[in-house]
Amino acid sequence: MILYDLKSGMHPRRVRILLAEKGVEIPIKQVDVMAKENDDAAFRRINSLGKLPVLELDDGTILCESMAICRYLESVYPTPPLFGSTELEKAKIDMWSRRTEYEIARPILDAFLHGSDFYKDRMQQVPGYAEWAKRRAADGMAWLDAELAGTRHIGRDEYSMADIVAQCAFVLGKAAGIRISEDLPNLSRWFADVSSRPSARA
Ligand SMILES: N[C@@H](CCC(=O)N[C@@H](CS)C(=O)NCC(=O)O)C(=O)O
Repeated sequence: MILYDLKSGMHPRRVRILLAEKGVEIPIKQVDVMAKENDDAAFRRINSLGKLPVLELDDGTILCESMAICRYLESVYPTPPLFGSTELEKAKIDMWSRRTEYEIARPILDAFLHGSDFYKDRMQQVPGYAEWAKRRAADGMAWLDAELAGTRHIGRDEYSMADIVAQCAFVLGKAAGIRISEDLPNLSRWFADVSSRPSARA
């Protein structure tokens, strides 16, 4: 297996954290996005969308999409389970992963896509959309703060893939000028908690 990676990217970080939580090391190849290596013909043959992460299996099979890669790695390395063990746990973690994706990760990503210099000559930016996305992210953070009042982690006490989705979004948020306000004590406590895990440095 080899993981094609972008060290600063929100989606590749999900995969690295999941691997670190499981104590698994696999070969990692950094793709030079500054030099647009992800956009050249050779990489487009690996991922037609030119995005990271990509997991290449030993038989040459290519897996794109961070959540699909994480699910595959969970099946190969089931311990500790980050997608749940029982069917109900799995459904609940899926529910919270999707909620954090739509309410937190998507708006933060949109604020970065439409507001950062990095994407200036890579896509058509709509600055007003970046501003709207920041407001959406603020709403999402207030929502998540309230949800975290009763549990240590997102949707339950134990750490799961839903936490990874949100924590990677907040790391990107720093580059998009989005920070967790001290007025959100539950979210601040949760972020300090997940950031103190050794896997957060992956
Ligand atoms: N839905 C994809 C999104 C992948 C994605 O957007 N990756 C970004 C990094 S976080 C990327 O490769 N950006 C490089 C570019 O767009 O040039 C996933 O979950 O893997």
